Amino acid sequence: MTSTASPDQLPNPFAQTRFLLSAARLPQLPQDHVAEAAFVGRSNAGKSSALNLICQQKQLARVSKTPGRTQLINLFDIPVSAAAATEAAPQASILGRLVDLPGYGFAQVPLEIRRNWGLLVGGFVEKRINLRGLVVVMDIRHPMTDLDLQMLGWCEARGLAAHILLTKADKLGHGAAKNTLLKVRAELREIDPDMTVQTFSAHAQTGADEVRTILSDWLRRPHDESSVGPAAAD
Ligand SMILES: Nc1nc2c(ncn2[C@@H]2O[C@H](COP(=O)(O)OP(=O)(O)O)[C@@H](O)[C@H]2O)c(=O)[nH]1
Ligand SMILES: [Mg+2]
Repeated sequence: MTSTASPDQLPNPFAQTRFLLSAARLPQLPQDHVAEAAFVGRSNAGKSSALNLICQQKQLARVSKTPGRTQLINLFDIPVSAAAATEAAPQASILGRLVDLPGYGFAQVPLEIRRNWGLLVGGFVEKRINLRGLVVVMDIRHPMTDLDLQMLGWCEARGLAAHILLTKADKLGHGAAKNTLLKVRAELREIDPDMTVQTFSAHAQTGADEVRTILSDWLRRPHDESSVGPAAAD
């Protein structure tokens, strides 16, 4: 490890985040107006580890060394802290939700499962009215795969905010990590100049404050019905 950055230290609004439910199909999702921020990425990219560090909980999302085949959308509620409740929405007990979408990118997965993944994740990203932004998690050593680009394309088509986490930054030297960051940032500018990117390491515990700030900002955004569905594609 060559990074000299110290672990993040701001107060964490996500520390009380708790599991709500798992959905295998879109109709099983709650029909309400709670703002959601979703995480997606290639299996093994470090999505569960990122969620756990962001929420400062060891086991909120399970971390595994073997790719799972269960395709579930996992939802987590973020309770409003006593301080935040008076400020923003005193009547609300939930600040928002974090959503863990099933991972992608394993060639040996049967076609049927890949098709189901497309319906589930594609349907969620394209149509979920609660959704305010998508965090696309990428291993810093293998960024911007075809499916990553497809994710960003879905966001762009809907006018949805997207933020990229380049995870496992501890696996690269500082200079190499910075080069990848700049390269991905330049590629993003071609897709949508509002999209953002950062480096992150669950192992070194760096980058969590930066993504927490983005998530907090998204979850405070009002819901915009006009941005949902194919009619809003341009
Ligand atoms: N070196 C390093 N390994 C990581 C990091 N984040 C996750 N991993 C490892 O990568 C593997 C997959 O992580 P996981 O969070 O389960 O990925 P997911 O499949 O995207 O949810 C596990 O062995 C983790 O320990 C990181 O920041 N640095
Ligand atoms: Mg995982």
